[in-house]
Amino acid sequence: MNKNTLAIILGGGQGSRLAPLTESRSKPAVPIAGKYRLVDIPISNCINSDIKRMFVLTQFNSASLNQHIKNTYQFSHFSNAFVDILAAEQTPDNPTWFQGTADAVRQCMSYFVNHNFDYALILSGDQLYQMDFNEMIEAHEKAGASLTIATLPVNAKDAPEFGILKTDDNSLITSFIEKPKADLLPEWTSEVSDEMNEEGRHYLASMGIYIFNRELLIQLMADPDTKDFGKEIIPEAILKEKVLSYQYEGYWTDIGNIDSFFEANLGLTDDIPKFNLFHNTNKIFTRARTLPPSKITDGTSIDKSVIAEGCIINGAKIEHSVIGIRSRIGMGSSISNTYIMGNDFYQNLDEISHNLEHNITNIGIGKNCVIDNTIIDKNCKIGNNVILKGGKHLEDANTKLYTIKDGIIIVKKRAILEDGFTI
Ligand code: ADQ
Ligand code: ADP
Repeated sequence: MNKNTLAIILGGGQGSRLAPLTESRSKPAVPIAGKYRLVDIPISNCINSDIKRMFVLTQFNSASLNQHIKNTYQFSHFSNAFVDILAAEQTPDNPTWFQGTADAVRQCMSYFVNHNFDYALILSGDQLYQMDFNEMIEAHEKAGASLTIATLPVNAKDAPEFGILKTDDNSLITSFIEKPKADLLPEWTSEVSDEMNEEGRHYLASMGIYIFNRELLIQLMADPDTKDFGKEIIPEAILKEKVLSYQYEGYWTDIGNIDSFFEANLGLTDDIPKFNLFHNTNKIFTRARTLPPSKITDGTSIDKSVIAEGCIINGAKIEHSVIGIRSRIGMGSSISNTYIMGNDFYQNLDEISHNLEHNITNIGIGKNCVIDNTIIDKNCKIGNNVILKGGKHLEDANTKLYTIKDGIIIVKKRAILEDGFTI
């Protein structure tokens, strides 16, 4: 095990960009790819890099996050591996929630310094990527840096959403600007590889992945006025310290808003997805649920889709979609460009027939529904003949049952859409 490194996973602020998926759970617990949760990505990257002491910082400690971490990440009693959740605490000294990323780390410093570590690896909880952090640690040690930032070339359209930096010939960072306005960009181009050049990716962006030497982290966290890594800590450190850019060119994407979250999930249905779940060694871990295999009957047609375990699909047509655990989809329904998160439990046969007799909507998707460009959160009850057609023609909206953002319909957790419901 990599005993020198302690991982700190920033589990999310208010999570408003991922609302309504974060209405009843904390951001790290948001389900992705049909069977995982967001927090499984950074945790798996750490485990695969042999970094097995992890803290997850979150604004509120939802039951689903706790259960997931407790039931999933169990290590041997003979190792000192752990995944601990630290939620923002209101105490007499500290009446507020975390004010920003650096503030979140600062408020938890007393827990970190109890551990032996040379390096703190600070990670975002809402990114999709597979990375061997040991290579980054090696580069950090070789350069004798006190802070290393993982960086990635991005194009001019994306650059204003990131911290953008410039380096010298030794990859040491000489200047940094957090989320520059588009008109400032011409001053911020960097030399990049031919491949990146061809893709128009001329700007070096911070991936929000940092390695701090223990002493530097302690020193920088001593100032209670700094709230954010991007806005204050990084620009300040560059002036005083040896800060290395560790350039990465693999697949990496931010999934912090509905649009990018939706795209990343549906991207898993590509012929060769950029994010590879089918890997012998770089596994993405999640809770082992002992679910039955999925049962698919009555002439169902499925194309370009990912189907999780435990589903019962009868005579449906499914295209370019991700279907999560324990999903039930009824006869004649057509699902396209959609992410169905699935269900936390099954209804038994008596309950289902009782509901059918009394016109009560069952869990899952009923018969003859048409669902396109939609995210369906967990445990929803969708009746028969329901039509949900997302698309750019729709205006943003937010009701008790659903939200529309960027043309994507999001049916809220546990929503009941009666027969014939139409958007
Ligand atoms: P952003 O992602 O915009 O930019 P921020 O919103 O601060 O920065 O979030 C960073 C991570 O911390 C996210 O995973 C977020 O969920 C989490 N987080 C935010 N507030 C938190 C809080 N109060 N408590 C716990 N976790 C919190 C940052 C950098 C940029 C860089 C991008 C790369 O500031 O320089 O380019 O990441 O995505
Ligand atoms: P996941 O497969 O997403 O990890 P779990 O199997 O842990 O989900 O179940 C998620 C939650 O659903 C658990 O808290 C469980 O208690 C709850 N649950 C199980 N059965 C039911 C039910 N019939 N009604 C409501 N909640 C249920």
